[in-house]
Amino acid sequence: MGAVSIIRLSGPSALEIAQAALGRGKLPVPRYAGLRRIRDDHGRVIDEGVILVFAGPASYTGEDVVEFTGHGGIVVTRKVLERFLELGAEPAGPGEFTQRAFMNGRMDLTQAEAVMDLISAQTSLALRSANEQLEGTLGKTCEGIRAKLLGATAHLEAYIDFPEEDIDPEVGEGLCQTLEGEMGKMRALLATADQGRILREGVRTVIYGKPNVGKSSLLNRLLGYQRAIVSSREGTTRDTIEEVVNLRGIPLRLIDTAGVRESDDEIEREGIAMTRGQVARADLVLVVRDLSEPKEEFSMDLQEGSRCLEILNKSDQEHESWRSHEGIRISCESGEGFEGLEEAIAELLSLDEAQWGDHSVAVNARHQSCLQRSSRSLARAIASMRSGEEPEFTALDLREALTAVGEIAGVVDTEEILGEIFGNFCIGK
Ligand SMILES: Nc1nc2c(ncn2[C@@H]2O[C@H](COP(=O)(O)OP(=O)(O)OP(=O)(O)O)[C@@H](O)[C@H]2O)c(=O)[nH]1
Ligand SMILES: [Mg+2]
Repeated sequence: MGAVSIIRLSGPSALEIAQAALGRGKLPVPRYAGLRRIRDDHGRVIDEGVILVFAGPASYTGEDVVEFTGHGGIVVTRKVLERFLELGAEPAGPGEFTQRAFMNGRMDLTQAEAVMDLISAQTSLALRSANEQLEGTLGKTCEGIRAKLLGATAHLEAYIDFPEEDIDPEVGEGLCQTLEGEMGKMRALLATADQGRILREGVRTVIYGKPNVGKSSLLNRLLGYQRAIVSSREGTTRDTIEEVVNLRGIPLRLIDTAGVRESDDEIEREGIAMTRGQVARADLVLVVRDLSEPKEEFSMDLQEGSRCLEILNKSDQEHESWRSHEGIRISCESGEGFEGLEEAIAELLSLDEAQWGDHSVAVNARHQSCLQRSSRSLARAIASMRSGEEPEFTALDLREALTAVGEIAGVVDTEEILGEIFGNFCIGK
């Protein structure tokens, strides 16, 4: 149940179907709201609500679109929907409206993807990045690269058509430099891939440590509510628990884990194995230690390059053996030290809105893979040109580079990737 429900019709028969559902009522003029009744085929009222018409091509999909906003009950909404289906409409697939918008040239593929990013944005930074992409910044950059590569390819192919002429070395060098310039742009985009993944999926942050040190208490504190069970018994947490918090605009995907120790309990051992798996995939590991217990040596083997922060919990009951040990002291009991903890995490990840603001478009995994393929082919093309190989080989590599970069915005044939992209959308978007 909701306050209102919106049912959308798009396509060449949208107006006709909507008109038929109104009976003798008339559809309002495009872009003017009208209060109307939807009727069944005996003329009985199913629902009353607001109808809006958007005449194609000036609509979201580029086709004629009708939106009916009715009462948000389950039965009433289903009845209105059934009425439209009865009159010839077909249920939309996931993301089909946006897919049609793409097909009709209302947006490129990066913009269509940005619609989904916008809906699923969990922080203000993620939202800003999605909006930037929705405006077409990424698509335009990629189109710019493609246009340059296309120019170079045409140039080169002209020589292939006239084999009696050799490429003037000066022209060849000029072409190489152009291509290197475009390569630089692709590298710059590729460098945003980590940022893109973090904005879309969050920083995978694993809370790690021995049993009873306060890992679940830390999760609860950061979330602001009692998500995980906390108890003084060792081995309380067995499954991993995942929740997202917003740290200065960056989503942190916090993962509470089972405390690590030698255990005879089969279920606990399973949990500990899961903990190790989580640590292996982490962007950031928060190692929690217990200040209320005498200090012991503690080491963990971390993947190289993974970020790690030691957190000393239970500062309210600090044992004297810890006195000279420096570190971030917090108390999940009293809430002390959390400012410093946030500060330390932000610093470790260099996560400042200011720092992230400069390059606000960040590529996703699909763009990354296209850019990687394209820049590999481009590197081959440049190398073969420099070594004076037959222009046919260079042209072949350039063609590959062109296709791969064209897939990003969807200007080349992308039939098979469409299903993958729009399959992730919700129905009705
Ligand atoms: N005094 C004090 N006690 C704390 C603090 N944080 C947690 N505790 C207590 O420590 C005990 C263990 O806390 P948990 O959060 O369940 O510890 P855990 O690391 O998740 O333990 P496992 O799930 O068993 O691995 C509980 O009794 C908490 O109330 C703290 O800052 N100060
Ligand atoms: Mg726990």
